[in-house]
Formats: sequence, C-alpha cells, structure tokens
Amino acid sequence: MSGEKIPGAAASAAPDPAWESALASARYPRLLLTGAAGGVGQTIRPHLRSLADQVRLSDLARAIDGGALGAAGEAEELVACDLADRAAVDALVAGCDAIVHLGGVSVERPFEEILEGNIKGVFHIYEAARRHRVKRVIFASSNHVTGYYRQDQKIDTRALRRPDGYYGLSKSYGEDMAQFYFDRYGVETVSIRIGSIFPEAKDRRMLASWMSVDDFMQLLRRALFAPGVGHTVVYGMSDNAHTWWDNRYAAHLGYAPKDSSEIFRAKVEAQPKPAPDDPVAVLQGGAFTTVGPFDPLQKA
Ligand code: NAI
Ligand code: 15L
Repeated sequence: MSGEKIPGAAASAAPDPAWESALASARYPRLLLTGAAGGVGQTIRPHLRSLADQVRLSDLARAIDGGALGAAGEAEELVACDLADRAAVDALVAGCDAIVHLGGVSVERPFEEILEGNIKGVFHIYEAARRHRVKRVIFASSNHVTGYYRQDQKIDTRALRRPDGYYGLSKSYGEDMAQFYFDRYGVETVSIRIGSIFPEAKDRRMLASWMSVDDFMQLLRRALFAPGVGHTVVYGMSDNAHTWWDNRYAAHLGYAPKDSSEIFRAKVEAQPKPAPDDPVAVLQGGAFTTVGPFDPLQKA
C-alpha cells in the first residue's frame, strides 16, 4: 500500500500552508463550465474570471441561441453542446485545463431523460477529459445521492449511498465514474454533493441544506486548486446551525464556510409546518423522495 494514493487518505490533514497562501491567485489557462445557462451557472459566471484566463461557457443550443447567456464577455467563449453527443463533448473539452461540470438534468425526471444528459453526459465528459489530459474535474453531485437518510441522522461522505430517485442515481453513477477515471487514468475530481444553492433557504429542509454562492465559490476555488485531491467527495453546504453532513474526509480542501441559513429562519418558520410524517420533514431528500413513478408500466 505504501505510496498508493488512497482517496480520502489526506482526510485528517490540514491544508498545507504553502498552497493556502498560493490559493488566492491560482488560475487555469482555460476553464470549461457546462450548464452555464442554469441557475448556478448564471450566478457564478461573473466570478469565473478569477479562476481562469479564459472561460468556455457551454449549454444546450436552445439555451445559447435563445439568448439565455447573452453575448460572450471579455475572455469568454459560448459553445452550444448537448452532453449526450459524444463527438460534440470531445470538441468542447479540447483545449480546456479544468472542467466545472454543472450541466445535465437537475431534478427528478423519467429515466430516459436522465440517461441522456446525466448518464451518457458524464461518461462523455470523462472520456473527453482523459483524451485531452484535463487536469481536474469538479462534478456537481447532489445531496440526493444520500436522500433516503433521515433528517435526524448525520452522515459522512463514506456512508452508504442511498439515492432517492433516477436523478440521485445518476449523480451516484457520476461519482463512480469520477473514481474510476482517477483510479485508471489519474483524472482528478472533486465531487461536490451540493445541498441547496438558492438566493434564500425556502423551507425548513433548506435551513440544513442551504449553501450561499460565496461559500460555493470558496469551495470551488479550493476544489480546483488543492493539490492531490484524487477523487474527493464533499458536501456543499454553508455553516448552517444544524446540518446533516460531516465533511471530515474532505478536510484537506480546507473548506470553511462563512455564511449561515439562520438569517432565513424567522421567514421559514412563519410557513405552515408540514405533518411530522411528511417526507419533506423526515427524509434528507425531502420531496424528491416522492416524485414518480413516471412510467405507466411502473404505476401498474
Ligand atoms: P439547472 O437545471 O438550472 O441548470 C442545468 C443546466 O444544464 C441547464 O442550463 C440545462 O440547459 C443544462 N443541460 C441539461 N441537459 C443538458 C444536456 N443534455 N446537454 C447540455 N446541457 C444540458 O441546475 P442548477 O440548479 O444550476 O444546478 C447546476 C448543477 O448542480 C446541476 O448538475 C445540479 O444537478 C447540481 N445541483 C444543484 C443544486 C442546487 O441547489 N441548485 C443542488 C444539488 C446539485
Ligand atoms: C438538487 O439536487 C437540485 O438540483 C436542486 O434544484 C435542489 O432541489 C436541491 O437538490 C435540493 O435538494 O434542495
């Protein structure tokens, strides 16, 4: 085992002060952002120039041609690409040094839709990353990889995955894909199991799962530039008063969230309380655990 890279082995190590001091000014020559027209992509777009000299923004043609991203800014390129199209993804990734992979279906949907954007999509991203020697991928995983844990349980990133639907399954598959491409080809990934990135925590569940954009940007910078991450899995949440997730095995990233959902508590608690046995009040995945089945055959 000596010398072997064990993902998570750096878990208890505090970040090296040398890279901490270099972190603020670290940059890639060219960064690819998929899912750029989505909620998170649009929100982080203005901050990406601090991470790279050139930023390639990509999404489906209907999002780009429809004007969702407007015109390319300075040091930006806009590239339409369907993640389900292997050749197009290969061309998209060519020339990029790192990838922030946000693209794909972001909610629970029928399997066939998830298959295209998420299952095929993540394979195409990793295969292109291997071929074009991309140094690092940041994979937007999701808390729905472990959505069937109860809200009174605290789990770490080594807990058995319990996906709460086809969407959560696709993110679980993406994490396995990341592990495989590290073990076989040395492509490094940080899989961020994002909680809820929205301007506000919208309900009681999000008081635990909420993540501010500033905290996401801090984690993103660390995920992109921390040395020797192998395949690291980390939950993406702010410094909320009560959380369900323990990031001890990602301590080497040095992520220290600064924001908290407490500022939304009074507004959220003014909402009617869900019944005590309602999944939104019981399960970490909340309402995602009850979406579907979609297929009439499954309903039978
Ligand atoms: P979103 O749905 O707003 O954005 C996703 C983007 O991916 C859209 O612009 C969509 O056009 C694009 N897309 C979908 N299928 C595609 C395909 N086949 N080819 C190319 N592009 C495609 O999602 P959001 O909220 O911005 O989330 C970004 C990522 O973070 C997603 O992967 C999501 O699963 C993940 N995530 C987000 C959370 C949140 O709280 N916003 C929580 C957990 C995970
Ligand atoms: C997710 O994975 C979704 O992409 C996002 O839209 C939210 O629903 C989030 O999880 C959540 O759990 O709040």
